[in-house]
Amino acid sequence: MASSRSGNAPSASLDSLAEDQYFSAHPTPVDLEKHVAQAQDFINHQLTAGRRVVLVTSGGTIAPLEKQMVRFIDNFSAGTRGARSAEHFLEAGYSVIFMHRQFSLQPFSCRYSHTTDCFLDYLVEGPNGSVVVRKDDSDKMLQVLKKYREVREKNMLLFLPFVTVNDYLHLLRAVGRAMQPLGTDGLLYLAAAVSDFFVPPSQMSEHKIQSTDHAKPSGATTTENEEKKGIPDYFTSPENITSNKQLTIFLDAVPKFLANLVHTWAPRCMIVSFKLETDPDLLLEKSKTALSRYQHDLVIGNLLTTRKWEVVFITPDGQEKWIRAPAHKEGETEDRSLDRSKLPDEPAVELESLVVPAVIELHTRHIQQHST
Ligand code: 9Z3
Repeated sequence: MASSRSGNAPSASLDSLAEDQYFSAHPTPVDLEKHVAQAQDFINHQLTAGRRVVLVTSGGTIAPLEKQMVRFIDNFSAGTRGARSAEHFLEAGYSVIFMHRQFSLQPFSCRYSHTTDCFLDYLVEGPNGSVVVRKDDSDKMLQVLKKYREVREKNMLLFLPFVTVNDYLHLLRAVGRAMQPLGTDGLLYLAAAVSDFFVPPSQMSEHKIQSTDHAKPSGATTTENEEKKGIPDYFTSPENITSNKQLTIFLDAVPKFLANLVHTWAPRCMIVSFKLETDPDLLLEKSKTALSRYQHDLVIGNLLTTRKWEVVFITPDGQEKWIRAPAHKEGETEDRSLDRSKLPDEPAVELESLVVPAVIELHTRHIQQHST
């Protein structure tokens, strides 16, 4: 059966209007052309090699508060899910476009960065002025190094960084479109924690927001001087706090482009999104709503506190399937909602080693069902 979701969107013309409006009003990142060229070369290589390709998005995006950015709003994501998942996809023979927040965790090196040990702690002085890996760590590090070298030598891993939510959206659209030639062999695994709110450029101060400029009542008009400095009315303080120099920032919702990705940018690829909640009572409902709204292939729901321990797969057939990492005692599995307060930092088996094979199984089914 041929698969094309193109044109199936209930509100396709609205989606396309929103896309035109966003991408014409929000500046194209300076490196976009270079990154897209890299993605195209990489994808062409994989097409020749006959490999499946997964785009893994990873880490958080930031929402800048100023054009010449001094301050920004960030989120908690370190990129653990994305980095580990990328390793498991590579292990299974996929080529990986790792689209990640700059300086967040990366596959393989994540085993040694952002840890409690500094990388220098792994090194000692060797013979003749050389530097060698500490004895206890060298076997494990050699395995990690070999795997990393192998995928780099085979050109199976491409790193593409983003920082702001705008960088992310431009890059996602361009790379999604570049994946079209892969057809059903393409998989998008959207694990990045994308900002929901931002200050749109039309409302953003050019320069650093000054603390002295905010002691004025809400609704006060911007002074001529402030207009020259590009400080908009968006950053005014409510009347009752004028003497405290508090800053009130109004944020707009970041438009969602998942429908555009599903129906227009990469219509034949399998698309997996993640849904993050903190309230267990909302997780299933929100995950199901996302799947029915965007009509993609899989939503993986997770809660902030238990995200290393369990996720739930929501599929279009209405099924919900929990995947749980074994608890800290060997062989023991939790068969109910996890009590975070009783858990150690990490499960005995990393969750992504179970999640990724389950996603691959669904991808294989997607290919079988939708190949021409
Ligand atoms: C996730 O839910 C990821 O699993 C985490 C991973 C961000 C929780 P870490 O990087 O955390 O390992 O520390 N990602 C998606 C989060 C998200 O922003 N989803 C949007 C939403 O929930 C939909 S695209 O509305």
